[in-house]
Amino acid sequence: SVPFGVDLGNNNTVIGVARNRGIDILVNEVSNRQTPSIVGFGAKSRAIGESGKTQQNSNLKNTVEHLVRILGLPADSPDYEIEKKYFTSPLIEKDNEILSEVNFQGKKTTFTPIQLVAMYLNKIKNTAIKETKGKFTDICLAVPVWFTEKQRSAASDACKVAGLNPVRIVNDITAAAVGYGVFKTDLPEDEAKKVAIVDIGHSTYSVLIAAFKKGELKVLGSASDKHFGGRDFDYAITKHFAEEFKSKYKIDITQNAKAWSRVYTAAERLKKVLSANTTAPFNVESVMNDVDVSSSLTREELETLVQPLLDRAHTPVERALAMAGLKAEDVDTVEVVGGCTRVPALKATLSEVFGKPLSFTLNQDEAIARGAAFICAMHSPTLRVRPFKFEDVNPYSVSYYWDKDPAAEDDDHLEVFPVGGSFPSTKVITLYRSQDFNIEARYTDKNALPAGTQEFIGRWSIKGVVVNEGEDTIQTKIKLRNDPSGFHIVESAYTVEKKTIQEPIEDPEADEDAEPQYKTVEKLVKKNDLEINGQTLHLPDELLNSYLETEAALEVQDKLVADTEERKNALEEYIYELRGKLEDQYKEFASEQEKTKLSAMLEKAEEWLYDEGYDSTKAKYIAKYEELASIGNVIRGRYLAKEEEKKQAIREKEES
Ligand code: ATP
Ligand code: K
Ligand code: MG
Repeated sequence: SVPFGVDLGNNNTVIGVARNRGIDILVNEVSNRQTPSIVGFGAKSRAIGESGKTQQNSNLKNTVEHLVRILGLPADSPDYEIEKKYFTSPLIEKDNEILSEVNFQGKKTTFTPIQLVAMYLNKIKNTAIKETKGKFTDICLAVPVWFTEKQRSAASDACKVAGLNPVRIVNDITAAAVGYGVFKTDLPEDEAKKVAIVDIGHSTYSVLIAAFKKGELKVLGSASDKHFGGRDFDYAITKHFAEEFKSKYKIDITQNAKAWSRVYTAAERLKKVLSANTTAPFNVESVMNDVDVSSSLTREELETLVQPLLDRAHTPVERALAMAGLKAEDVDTVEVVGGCTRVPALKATLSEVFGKPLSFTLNQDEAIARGAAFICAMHSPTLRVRPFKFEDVNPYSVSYYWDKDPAAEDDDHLEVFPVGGSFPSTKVITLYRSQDFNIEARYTDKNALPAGTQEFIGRWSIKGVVVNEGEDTIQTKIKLRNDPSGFHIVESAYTVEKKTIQEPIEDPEADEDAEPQYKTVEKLVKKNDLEINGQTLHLPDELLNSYLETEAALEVQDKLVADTEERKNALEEYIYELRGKLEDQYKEFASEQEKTKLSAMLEKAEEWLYDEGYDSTKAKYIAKYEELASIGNVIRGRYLAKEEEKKQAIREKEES
């Protein structure tokens, strides 16, 4: 399978693949290097990505954006209230999960965020297949740094529902750092270069501080503000104009979803213009009640509108530096990525907190996808890539709990993966057990988590403990892992026992053919592997499979709708083409009778197309086409034969 890296942004998605001994960014069906992160639902089929964007304004209630924001987000999280103001389609809650409710194929239907993200990833996968003609199974998916275990699990499950194997879920900004480390040719061999990477996107602002050497990187610290990005600007601008238009035009766009959305779209455009200009006009025709609006905004005014945001723009940098144990002046280079870092006020703030000019070595829009594709290639068993080592940093402390054995233990838990620790990482803990037991992974500090996050991560039941004769407990080793995707798991468990064994004595002075000497030692050796059954935050298999089936069925339906449309267009085109040619190049190759008959058939087919055949089946369109072509092709055959005859005559003439 082609190594596949996806930067699933909140605004748009970028697709990277490893091929031709490098990393390429793929274009979509309309040749864009970024695809809107949108899923729209229609009367017959879904409109995902570009087509979803095209239809967005005419289908606001059934168009879902901000997919990453609701993925794995519990409904009782305070973030849910914040998200609601950006959604144009209804969200509902069920069992503390958020569901999206849309009108699809004429019915009210709900989908979970995992299903929505899966739909989107499946579409992206098909884009990649079309573009490369390759096979896609493995994916490295980039997610925000602040994603919790539940959100990472949801992301990984969404990949599976899309028929993809998530070889790694990676923090987006870490992926950008990997890209930087792999492709930068002048990294030091000894003293590490300290680089800060800042990503301000549509909704999230993240900072990472890492130490780079040739062939390796270690993340020292990271931090983010999960409510800071381009959409906050767009929202502030829209609200500003909503107020202005109330008095100026006596219209209230806050009461009209379509009007709000059109102003919002124009606001995003205006924001971009103000990154390059200090003032810009703002015009939208027929916003509502036939009113055309016209205004303008200066860059300074925009900065005032987002002042609360700008005031805290330095915070993530300070927090990442604190986690890394560094001062701003220790940082050698500051690289920026993400669309919103094009805003001059943010560039100025970043440059000011770091006390140095910013560097733009990385491709602002594509760095994450490139890094993710490279990471996917690293995991490929068949592909050889430049060796590169990287360690990320654990964002929230994780402890493991067990049922305490009062006779044998003082504690019932241990902080195993502290915040700021590196991962991937494996730790082995020892417990003395008298029987089968459970282990539970939990976040250590609820206060450090995004509000509303549950502490529970996973519970594993461990079976097969057998205590030796005459003893109360047996020493049990449990291998805990913070895996490459950031998941906290129990990897394996086994009991050990003391055995007396004969160990050869190593004597470098001894003669080569001297008798080997042994000593008697007591050693801990593995006794039994224990059986582990985990219950994690991933979807249960049954549900995952049912989502998979649903998605596969929807994909088939979408394809049928698209094929039908294509066939209908082909028929329509053929009618016009044949009618035209009948008057022109086919004129002398059809008898009057044939012409009359075919013309009548064309007439009838056309009428059918705009009437009963307007919404027909693929088979019927094909049948109609073939009916016309059976006569059309005979005439065409005569025409081509004559043309060939003419060519032959010319050739003969030239030769003689
Ligand atoms: P996130 O990382 O938050 O999930 P994303 O990855 O989709 O979102 P990006 O593609 O990095 O976000 O950035 C998109 C944002 O950048 C949008 O809000 C867009 O309007 C904004 N943006 C793009 N170009 C400019 C510009 N020239 N000036 C200001 N903002 C811009
Ligand atoms: K993006
Ligand atoms: Mg992004």
